[in-house]
Amino acid sequence: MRCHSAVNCDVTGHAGFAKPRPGRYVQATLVNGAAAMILYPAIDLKDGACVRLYKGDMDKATVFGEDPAAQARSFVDAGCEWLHLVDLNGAFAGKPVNAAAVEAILAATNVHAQLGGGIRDMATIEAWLDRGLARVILGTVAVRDPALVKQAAKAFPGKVAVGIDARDGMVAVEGWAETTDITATDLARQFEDAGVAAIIYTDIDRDGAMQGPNVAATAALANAVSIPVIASGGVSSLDDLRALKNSGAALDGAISGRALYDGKIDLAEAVALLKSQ
Ligand code: AMZ
Repeated sequence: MRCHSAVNCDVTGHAGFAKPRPGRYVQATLVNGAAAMILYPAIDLKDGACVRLYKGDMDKATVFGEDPAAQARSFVDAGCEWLHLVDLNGAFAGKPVNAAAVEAILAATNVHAQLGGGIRDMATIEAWLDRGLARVILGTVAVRDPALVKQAAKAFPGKVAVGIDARDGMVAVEGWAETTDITATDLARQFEDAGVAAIIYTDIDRDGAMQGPNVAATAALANAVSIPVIASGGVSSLDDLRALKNSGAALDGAISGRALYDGKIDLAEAVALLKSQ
């Protein structure tokens, strides 16, 4: 496994994500242009298949393939260094549902993979990391039980990310079926100094809508905390990726789903664009 230039790596070769404080980081990178970022191709799993939803609605799923491992391999062949996996049924059920598909992906690929959806307790976190995931993503439990997230981040440095999915700035949980009264920024701030590897910030109204990411909200969140932020939702062109890269915040990466499946973004080009400085 290779180390990525946007992050620090520990001896295992896994990303450590020890990002300096935003101010210093932005200043340092602006001298030579925007910092390198990681492109995370998304594989969302519903009933064992690769799908994309429209704004998180399970009834508005487009099925892109029945073989998640083959899909993962094709992303890896195109040059991605990470995979972003979501167990959609798991996010609704509160426990892993598409574990067989995830395991098939892990067996078929040799890049880092992060997984969210239904990971709600320490035993599940540990089990997934044992099975070779580089990082687990905790969403609902970050709202319901932030102490568990902090405990996990301490136990598994660099391997615990928080998924913050927001609708009009307010955090949504349980497969986005429920909107809470906590803002994305307030939730993110709870994990400052907890050793969380990254925050994956999704703007729900952009997700699967192909209307561009919420650059301003993503940059504002990234500038409000020192935790590395990965942008998600709405990326539909290379220009969208350029906008995130030049957002004025040091983002660690961007997730792309539907645009890759629709052929609107060429994965190799996107990886190269985000890597360039
Ligand atoms: O699209 C959805 N309805 C959806 C989705 N993509 N609901 C949840 N999720 C993802 C989150 C995060 O990665 O973006 O599931 C994860 C959170 O799951 P949980 O079970 O921890 O809340």
